Amino acid sequence: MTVESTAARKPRRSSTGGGKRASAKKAAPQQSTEPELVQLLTPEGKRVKSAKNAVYDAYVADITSEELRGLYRDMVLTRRFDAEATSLQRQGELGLWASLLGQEAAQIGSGRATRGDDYVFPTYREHGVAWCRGVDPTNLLGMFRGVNNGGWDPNSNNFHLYTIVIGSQTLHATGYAMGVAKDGADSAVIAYFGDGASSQGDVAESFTFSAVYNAPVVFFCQNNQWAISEPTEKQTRVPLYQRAQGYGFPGVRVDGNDVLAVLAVTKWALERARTGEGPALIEAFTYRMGAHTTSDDPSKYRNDDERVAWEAKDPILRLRAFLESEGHADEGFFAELDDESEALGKRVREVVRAMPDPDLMAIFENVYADGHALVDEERAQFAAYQASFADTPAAGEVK
Ligand SMILES: Cc1ncc(C[n+]2csc(CCOP(=O)(O)OP(=O)(O)O)c2C)c(N)n1
Ligand SMILES: [Mg+2]
Repeated sequence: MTVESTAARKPRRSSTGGGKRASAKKAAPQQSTEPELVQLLTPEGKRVKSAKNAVYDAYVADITSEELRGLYRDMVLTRRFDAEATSLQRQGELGLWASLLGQEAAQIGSGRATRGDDYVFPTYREHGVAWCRGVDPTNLLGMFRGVNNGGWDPNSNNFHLYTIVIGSQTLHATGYAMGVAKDGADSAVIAYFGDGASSQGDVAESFTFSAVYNAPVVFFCQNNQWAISEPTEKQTRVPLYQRAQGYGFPGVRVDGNDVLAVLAVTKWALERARTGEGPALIEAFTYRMGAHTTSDDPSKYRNDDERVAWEAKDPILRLRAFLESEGHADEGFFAELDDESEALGKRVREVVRAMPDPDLMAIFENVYADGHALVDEERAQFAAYQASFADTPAAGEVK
């Protein structure tokens, strides 16, 4: 992974664009076309009603004040949890943390669009989706503390374990969705991945397979503009959502900081999948406000102006402005939520600090469903190594 200066973010000529050959601009005219963005709430919190959004608007037309407050609560509590996890890492309680700061609307909008019987395949950053699926947030922290290899039973909430090998979960999701279709079930599958993961062969293969087999899977790409230090310009020459067309299914770019639009577009895509219309790609256009992980320092490769510009599109402030101006929530609601946030932060701190260290032999469990000779051998070797410390007499000590 190279570190890029922001100056390098200007689109460059392609490798075929030198000398007398056509420039990249001529070769890829679609770059100059500003892509459509589905937006139902402006950054100022004003409701957008337009004919071109009508198909998506219908999915949130009947949304109640209570549901709107629920989306706000989800985003606020997820952000609070995330901030607590970042602090815990800084205090040495976690080895690493991948913050979702800025991506709350993309995750809560899509997560709340899923049904209990749908199946979700996340990356390592989907803390908001996990929240919507009912996974206790403290369960997400064990792996980041290094005390377990996952932390929850995927089948309890139809929420797969976090996947670090980027893009690989899109194949798992596609295979799972093909199984759902063979079972004749009417549920759908949703696979999360990032702009960087979109360059992985696994993602291309999952697009091909899902299209050809008409699998009920929604590909949800959070384009947060960065893959560690690599900008999106290094992943694609066309807007990501347009890639779907080449595979034969629809692609939609949605304002990923607009929770209402994300909810609507994801409901639309999941319903298509459930009713046998096959896959769809959603590109949620958003921004990673923080570092890639707590091990990263984005000031080395990106300009602060960019983050400041995205702050004005903050997903939580946008919904709050709407709730207040339309009378969906009063001061009492916001005050109660502040208290609830603080209580969540406190609970997370207490649970993490009390997490017991694991039995060292536990690392050999659950590698294979039915055991494996090589793992058995490694377990025996490790047990012998551990045992070698137990009875070693200290110098001069008589045992
Ligand atoms: C197959 C694979 N290659 C490389 C990595 C190292 N890696 C971890 S995260 C990451 C960038 C992912 O960026 P993106 O898909 O945009 O997701 P984001 O982190 O922005 O949410 C890379 C290259 C990895 N985990 N897996
Ligand atoms: Mg990214």
